[in-house]
Amino acid sequence: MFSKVVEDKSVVWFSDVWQKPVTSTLPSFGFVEIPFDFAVSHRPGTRFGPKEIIKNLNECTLYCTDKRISLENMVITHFGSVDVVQSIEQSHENIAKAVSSLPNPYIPICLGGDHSITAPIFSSIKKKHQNEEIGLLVFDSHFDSRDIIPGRYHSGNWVKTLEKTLNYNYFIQFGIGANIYSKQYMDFSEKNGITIITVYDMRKKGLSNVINDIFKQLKIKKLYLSVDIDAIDQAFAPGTSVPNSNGLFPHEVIDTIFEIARHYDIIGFDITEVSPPLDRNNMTTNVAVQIIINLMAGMIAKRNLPV
Ligand SMILES: [Mn+2]
Repeated sequence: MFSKVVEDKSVVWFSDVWQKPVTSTLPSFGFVEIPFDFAVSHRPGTRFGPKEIIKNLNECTLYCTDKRISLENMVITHFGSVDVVQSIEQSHENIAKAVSSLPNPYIPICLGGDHSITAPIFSSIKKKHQNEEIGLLVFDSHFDSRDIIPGRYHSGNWVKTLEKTLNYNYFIQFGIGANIYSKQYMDFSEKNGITIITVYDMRKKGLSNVINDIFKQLKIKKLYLSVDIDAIDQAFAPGTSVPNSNGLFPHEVIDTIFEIARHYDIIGFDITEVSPPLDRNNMTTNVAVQIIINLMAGMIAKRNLPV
């Protein structure tokens, strides 16, 4: 167990409450580590992301100070690490199986890993909600909609692999802005009904208006959330494979996620592309942990639990 900075009986630490017994009434978060980066399109290293995020989370308390919300009324269980093997297809299958094995009422909180993991996670969750419409909100500076070339799988085409699984009308990509695409990618999204919010769009409209637009666009109950940490500016999230020089600010992602989690039933979550070998002073992991804590705070606020 950790030695704590101060002995303070008023605080509860994440490290103290893993594996708290499940009850059906409390929000239950099932953490799954996915140390998979074989599909990375640029620099590897995100296989070390999950452990670093857990380590960092363990140094936080169960109080989201920014939102004045206690996280003590929740269950967090660490389900372990997915068996990653040197085959993208097999690893993806293992990821899907691991996620679908989580018992109810656990909501999968998946720690990546490269962004390709979203496809097997989302597909597996979609199977559990066969006849329901599910939304997908992704924070990413990249479209990830490159054409699929058999035998050349990578983290930049997972959106295309979901063409038959996902209703693109309920798909929003927030934070797009990386300069490694052509107009055809924007056209593909817009013609297929995918909503794109670039960083410039957001700054022009203002964050509150953008959040209200998301509510109007996604008139559904259930939502899956995916965060590629490179949606956030490199000044705050340098530890990632493809850093972004015109990204969202941390609070823009954190506060959106809090509001979204307060509004929708979040049925799954992943955070990807955190790469500790490329990080500085744990800056990127710190942002990832803030995102996770604010997601939990939003989900607790939605259930009107005592805070
Ligand atoms: Mn990306």
